[in-house]
Amino acid sequence: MLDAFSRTVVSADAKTAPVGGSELASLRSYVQDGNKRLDAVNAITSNAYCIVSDAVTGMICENTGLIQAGGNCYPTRRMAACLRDGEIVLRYISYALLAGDASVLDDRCLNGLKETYIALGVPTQSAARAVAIMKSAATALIGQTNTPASGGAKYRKMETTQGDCSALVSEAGSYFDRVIGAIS
Ligand SMILES: CCC1=C(C)/C(=C/C2=NC(=C\c3[nH]c(/C=C4\NC(=O)[C@H](C)[C@H]4CC)c(C)c3CCC(=O)O)/C(CCC(=O)O)=C2C)NC1=O
Repeated sequence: MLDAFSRTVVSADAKTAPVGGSELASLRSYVQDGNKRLDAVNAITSNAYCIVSDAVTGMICENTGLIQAGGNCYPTRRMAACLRDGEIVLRYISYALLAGDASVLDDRCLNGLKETYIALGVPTQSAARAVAIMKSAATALIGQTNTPASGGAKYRKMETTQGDCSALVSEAGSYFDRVIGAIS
């Protein structure tokens, strides 16, 4: 598993080059924006239950066959496995966001996942849809663009210092896209 720092060292070493210029500039912004990053991780982890259950519910509403006999969220054992998988994926995304590097997500979660899903008959298109809904919710919470209309009774705005979080929103979004890419 790598993070923003170890990634810089590994790639500089591969080129037998010193760490300099643009690498140092990007580490500087990683350090400078450290508190924003921690807030972004908190926006995901402290709303994980809501993000996961809402995404799996949305996926099922769009495809109710999933909870009927023969569907992959039927019976409750499979429904539980599906919710658990959503939670696992979101947890590894939160680790990647904390580290500023996708390797923990790749190595410990996505490696072999598509093959596992195909072997078990888990519909990867539906799984990708659930991840896409998690992306919408998580990025709205990080960027504070969620609205009472989309949040309904569970509407919540994170209490953080106001500032520009667009880089973290797109970085977090890229980890969700990575999951979708890996299972599609
Ligand atoms: C460390 C990382 C890690 C991951 C990622 C992981 C995934 C994972 N998901 C599994 C099953 C499963 N995953 C799902 C998920 C779904 N079904 C649907 O219809 C939806 C599309 C989707 C939820 C969004 C289901 C239903 C099963 C059980 C399938 C079965 O046993 O028939 C299994 C098979 C073993 C088990 O049932 O526990 C693994 C290994 N396990 C891990 O340890």
